[in-house]
Amino acid sequence: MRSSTALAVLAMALIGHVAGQEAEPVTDNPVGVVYKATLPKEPFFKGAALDGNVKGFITAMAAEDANGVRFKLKFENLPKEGGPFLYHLHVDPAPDGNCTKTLAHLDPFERGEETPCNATDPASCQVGDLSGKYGKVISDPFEAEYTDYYASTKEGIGAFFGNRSFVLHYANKTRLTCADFVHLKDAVPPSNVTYTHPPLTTPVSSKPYEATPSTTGAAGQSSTTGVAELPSSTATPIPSSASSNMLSASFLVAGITLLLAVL
Ligand SMILES: [Cu+2]
Repeated sequence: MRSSTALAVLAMALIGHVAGQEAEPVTDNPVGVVYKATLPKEPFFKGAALDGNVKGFITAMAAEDANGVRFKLKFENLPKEGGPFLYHLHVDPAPDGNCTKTLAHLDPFERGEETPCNATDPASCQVGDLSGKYGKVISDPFEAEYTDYYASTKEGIGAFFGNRSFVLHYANKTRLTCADFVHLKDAVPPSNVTYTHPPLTTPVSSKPYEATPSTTGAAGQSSTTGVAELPSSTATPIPSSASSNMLSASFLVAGITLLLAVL
């Protein structure tokens, strides 16, 4: 009895190995880094009944708590026939626009093509099977936004997609068009969210400024340094009169008290 149970467990383990493991969520994605893949002007599939190409993009940024990646995408000017369309993260980029060169789906857990992708259990799917997990492209225009816990902005792991591509397919899997991800924004260093004390030699403003949350940082501004912008100095020129000095001293005491309270 026991040995048969052990055999059953062993058999299941072997089957599990062959079919690949369930995808593991990534909980330490570098926050603030943004990748974007924008479809080119011409479709890869020459027979596409289209004026130009499908227009669209996928942007991806790690969730604020580093758990998973927030995807936003929009596709429009889709072919009138051949849908619903599928899209996936693929293993390689195709800088020359040849979507065949993107190779297979991003699948670091080796789920394979035969393992069913159960949308209610996204870990059962290939990491790159975004339309399998979150829905096919069924309208024109088509927009979607979701957090995926398995694809990653963390360089060096199998689930990292920042140096890869996505492919948009017809329902019959023909590759219609594809785009490489490019790095738009650097990750926000942790130091950006810690409060930095102003120098004590200048009067301390009555209220400590708050570090700007990384995600609401000035839009369009490069965050390559990642350093929170200090407000322009509130210090007035050092007054020379004794009463003003007294005032400065009291400001200083108040400031130090405040700092101690903050600490
Ligand atoms: Cu694909």
